[in-house]
Amino acid sequence: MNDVVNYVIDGNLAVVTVNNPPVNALSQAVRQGLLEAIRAAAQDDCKAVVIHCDGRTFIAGADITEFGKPHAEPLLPDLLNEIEASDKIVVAALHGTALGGGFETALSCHYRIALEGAKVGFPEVKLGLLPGAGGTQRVPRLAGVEAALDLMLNGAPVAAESAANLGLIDRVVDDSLLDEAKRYARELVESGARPRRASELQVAQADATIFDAAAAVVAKKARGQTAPPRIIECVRTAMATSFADGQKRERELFTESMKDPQSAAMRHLFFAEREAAKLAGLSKDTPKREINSIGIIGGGTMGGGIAMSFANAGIPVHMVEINDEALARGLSIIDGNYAGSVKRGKLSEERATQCRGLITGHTNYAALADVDLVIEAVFEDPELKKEIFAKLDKTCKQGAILATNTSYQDVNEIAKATNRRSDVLGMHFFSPAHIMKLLEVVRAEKTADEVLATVMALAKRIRKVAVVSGVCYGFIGNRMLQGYFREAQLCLVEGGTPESVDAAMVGWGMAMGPISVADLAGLDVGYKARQALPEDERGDPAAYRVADVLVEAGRLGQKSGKGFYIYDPETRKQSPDAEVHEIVEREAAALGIARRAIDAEEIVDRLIYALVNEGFRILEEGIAQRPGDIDVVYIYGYGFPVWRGGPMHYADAVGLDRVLARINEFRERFGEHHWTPAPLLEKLVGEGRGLADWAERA
Ligand code: 3H9
Repeated sequence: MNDVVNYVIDGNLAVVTVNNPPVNALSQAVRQGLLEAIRAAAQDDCKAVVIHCDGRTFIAGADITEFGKPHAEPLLPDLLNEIEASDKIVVAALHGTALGGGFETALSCHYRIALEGAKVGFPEVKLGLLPGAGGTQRVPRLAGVEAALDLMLNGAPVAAESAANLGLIDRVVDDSLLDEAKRYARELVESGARPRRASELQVAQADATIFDAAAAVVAKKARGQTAPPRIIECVRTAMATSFADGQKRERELFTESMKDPQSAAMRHLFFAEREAAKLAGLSKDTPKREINSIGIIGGGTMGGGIAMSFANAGIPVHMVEINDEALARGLSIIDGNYAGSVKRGKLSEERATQCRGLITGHTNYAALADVDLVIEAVFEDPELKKEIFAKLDKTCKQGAILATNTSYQDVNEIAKATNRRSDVLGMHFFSPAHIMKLLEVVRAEKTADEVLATVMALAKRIRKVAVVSGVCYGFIGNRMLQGYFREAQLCLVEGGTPESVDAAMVGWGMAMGPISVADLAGLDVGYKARQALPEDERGDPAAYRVADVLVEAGRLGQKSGKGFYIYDPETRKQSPDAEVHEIVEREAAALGIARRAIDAEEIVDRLIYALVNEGFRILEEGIAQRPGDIDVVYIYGYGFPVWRGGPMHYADAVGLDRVLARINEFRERFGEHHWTPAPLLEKLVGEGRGLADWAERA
C-alpha cells in the first residue's frame, strides 16, 4: 500500500502488515495505508483480512509527535469505523504492546488473537487525553462499564490473558502468531462466522453508583486532572445512548482534552522522560561495563531501600555495616519492608523471598572485592565519605564503579580520595529508595563516559527514571528546593500559618505542602546543618527562625509527634497547633515583621518562581542538560503535579515575560538578595523566546 503498510493476498486471506518502527505508531502514512488495505480487501477475492505488525510490537498508539499539528486525513475514528464496517471478517493479531489507538484499532476488528505476553491498554489518561477513536464506546460494549472505567482511568496495560477474561481478546496463543492468526481467520470463514461489530452490541446496564465511585477515586488519586472526569462522562454516555451519539460526544471531549494545557504538559513529560535518558555529547555506542553484583555501604533507611531496588531487579547485593548490631538492624528493616509489600499485595510471598535472598549482609569490606558497583549510603559527613572512598579504592577490583548517594556533597572532592577518579560518580536516590522512581546521576569532573553510560543503562534495569546532573551543592532537585523552602518560611512569618501555606501549595497541585514536608523530613536536619555554619552564612534569619525555635522546644517534626503541626501517635494524623501560631506571631514581632494578609496566589508565585529562577541558573551553568530534565526531576522526586508539566514547562506555559515581571515585582518588594532574576531568563525574554525550542539551540 505504501512504505509502512504492506498488503498481500495469501490464499483466501488478505494479510495486512504494519511496519513503522520503533513502535508502529499510527502516523498519517499508517492510517492511509490501512484505509487503502481495507478498501482493497473489499474488492479482492478474499474471505477475511488479518492485520498484524512487524517489529517489537503491535501498534502502540496514535503518533504523539503529530498531536497539536493540523489534522491529516484519514482521521483515526473514521478509519476504524470503516474497518469495522467491512463485510469481510477482520482479525487483529496482537503482540508486544497494543496501546491507545493501537488497541482501539484491534477493537474495531471483528476478532482478536494475541500472543502470550502481549499487553493491551489505554494509556491516554497519562497524556491528559481519553481514548478518542471509539475506545470509550466499544470497550463498555465488549467488557462492561466497570472494566472500561478501570482500564481507561488507570492507564496501566493489562496482560492479554486478563483482557481475554474480560472479553476483549478471543484467543491467546503461545507461538507463531501470524500463522495462528491466519488459521483462526480461516476457521472463522469455514464455520460461517459473520463480522462481529462491537458498535452493534448493547452496553450491559450497570448501577449508576459505579460512576460516582469512580469519580470519588479520581478526585483523590488524580486530583486536579481534567481527563479522568471526561473519560467517566464518555463511558456514562455509552450506557445511555447509541454508538453514533456516544462517539460524537467522545470526539468532542477528545478535542477538548487535546486543546487542554494539561495534555500539552503531560505530552511534554512523555518526551522529556525519554530525552533525559540520553546524554548530550555521548554516542549510543559508548561501551558499557557489565554489572552483575552490587555493594552497598550503610544499611540505614537509604542503604536498605537501594539494596531492595537492585534485588527487586534480580541483581545480587552485598550490604556492609560497621558491626553486627547495625547490620541486624538494617536487614530487619529490609525484612519489614518486604513483609509490608506482601501484606499490601504488591509482591507475592515467593517473589519477596526470592528478592530478599539476593541481599547478604557483611561487616567487612572484603565482601566488596569482586562487586561491579559500590554505592556508599552513609550519613552526610564529607570526611567519613572520603575515608570510605579511600578504603574502597584499595578493596575493589579494577573496573568497579564507585558511587556516592550523597544529597549535597561535592562529588569531585569525594572522587579525589581515590586513585580512580574516572570510576567515581554520584547516584542520588530518593527516599524511600525502593519506591521513588527518580535517580539523579551526578557526573563529576573526571567521570568516564563509559561509567556514566553504564549507570544510565543500569537505572533503566532497576526501573528508575535517571537524570544527569553536574556537581553543585544539592544537585538539581535539592538546590532548587532551597529557595522554595525559604519562601515557604517567609510567607509563614510574614502573615501565613502552616495550614495556609500548605493549603495554597496543595490546592495548586503539589502532592504535599512544604511545611508538612519539613515536618516529615525532620526539622533537626536543617537545624544541625545551620549550627555547623557561622551565623553570617546561615541565610536570612526570617527564613529559619521559627524552625529553630521549634527544634529547641523539642519539636522535631513527625518523628517527635510535634513540629509545625501535632501528629497523632497512633494514626500520624496531622492537626494544627495554636501554640505554633503563637510562636510564629511572636517570632515575627521579634524579627520586626508587621504581619499582613497573604493570599494563596502570592504564596504559590513566590514558591514556584523561586524554583523556576534557580532552574534557569542551573540550566545556564550546564548543571542540567535541558529544561525537560529539571521537569522530570520535580515530577518524579518532589511531588510536582504531573499535569503542570514540571517547573520549567510551567514557566514556559505561563509565559517567560510574565514570570520575569513577577520576579522583578518581588525584587522591588522583598529585595534583590532573594530575587535577582537569572540572567538566562532575562536573556530569553529579551530575545522574545521561550524554552520550547531549547533542543534546536543546543
Ligand atoms: C492515542 O493513542 C490516542 C487515541 O486514543 C486517539 C487518537 C485519535 N508516538 O518508550 P520507548 C517513541 S494516544 C510517537 O523508549 P519502550 C518514543 O518517543 C497514544 N512516538 O520504548 C521513543 O522515541 P526515541 C497512546 C512514540 O520499549 C521510541 O518510540 N499510546 C510513541 O520502553 C521508543 O519508546 C501511548 O501512550 C507514540 N505513541 O516502550 C503509548 N510511543 O527512541 C506510549 C513511543 O526517539 N508509548 N514512541 O526516544 C509507550 O508507552 C512506550 O513507548 C512503549 C514502548 C510501551 C510502547
